[in-house]
Amino acid sequence: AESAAASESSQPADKKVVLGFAQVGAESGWRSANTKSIQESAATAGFDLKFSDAQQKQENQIKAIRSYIQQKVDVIAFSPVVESGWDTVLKEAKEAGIPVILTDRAVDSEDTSLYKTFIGSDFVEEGRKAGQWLVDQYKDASGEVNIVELQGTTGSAPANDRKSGFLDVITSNPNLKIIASQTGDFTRAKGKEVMQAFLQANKKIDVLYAHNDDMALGAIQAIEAAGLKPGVDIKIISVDGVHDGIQAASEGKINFIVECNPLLGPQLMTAVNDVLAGKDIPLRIVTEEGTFTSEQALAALPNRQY
Ligand code: GYE
Repeated sequence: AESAAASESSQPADKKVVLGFAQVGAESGWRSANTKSIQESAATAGFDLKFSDAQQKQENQIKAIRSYIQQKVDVIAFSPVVESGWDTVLKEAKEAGIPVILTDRAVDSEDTSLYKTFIGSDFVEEGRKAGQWLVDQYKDASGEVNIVELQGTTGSAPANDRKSGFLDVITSNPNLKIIASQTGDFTRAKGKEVMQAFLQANKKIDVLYAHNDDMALGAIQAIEAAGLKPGVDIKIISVDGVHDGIQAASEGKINFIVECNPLLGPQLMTAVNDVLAGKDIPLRIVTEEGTFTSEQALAALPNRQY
C-alpha cells in the first residue's frame, strides 16, 4: 500500500500523486533547507515529485510550469522568484484544470482564483521586527545613525516587503537614515561585493540591514577585510536564522536575526492532499516565526536543524 497521505486523495489507490515543483534556485542556506524540506516531505507523503531549479530566473520558472502542464501533473507548486508577470502562465494552468499552490513568495495577480493558496511567511512583519529592534536600540541616540541596506532579489516579495516593513517602523525616529540601499540578490558573493562598495563610498556606516543571513555573512567578510569589527563597529541585522547566521550571531557578529522558517514541505503536502480531495483551504496560510539576539542565538545553536 502507498502511504496514508496518498490514499486520502481522490487518486486511484495504485496511482501516485504527481506534484510539479518549480523552485527559485539554490541562492541561500534558506533555499537549501526549503528544497530539502519539500523533497523529504514529498517522499514521506508518497508523492512522485518533479523538481526544477530556475536559477533565480523567471523565464526558467515559466518554462518549468509549462512543462508540468504538458506532463499533466496533478498539482503544480512554486515559489515565484518575482511578484509580477504570472497571469498568463497561471491562466494556462487553470485552463488545463491543474491546481496551483504558491509557497514561500507571493504573486501580485489580482485574480486570486488563479491559485488555491499561498503558504509562507509575512515578510512585512519580518521587516517591522527588524526595524523595531533598531528603534529600541537607538532610542536614546542624539546624532544621526547611518544605515546601509542589502536588498534581496529585485522585484521579489521578500525584498519588497522586508524593505517596506522596516521603513514603516524606522521613520518614527528621524535620526535613523538609510544612506545606501542596493540589491545583493540574496547571495553571499553579492552581499560581500556590494558591502565592499558601500564601505568605499561612505565614511561612517553604523548599521547594516541585510534582507537575509547569506548577504550579511558575505558583508561580514567585507567588513573584516576593511579592518572593522562586525557587530561592534557596524551593527548588523538580518533575516532567516539559518545555521551559519545563528552561528555568526552567537559570536556577536550579527546583532539581531528575524526568523523566517524554510520548512514549508509538510504544510505544502497537506495542502496538496486537501486540494485533491476537494476540500476548501484558506487562500493564505502564514508560517509562525520568532527572533534571535546574540544570547538567544548562542542558546539555539546546538539544536539548529538547518
Ligand atoms: O529569506 C532568502 C532566500 O523567499 C523567504 O529567499 C525566501 C528568501 C529567504 O533566498 O534567504
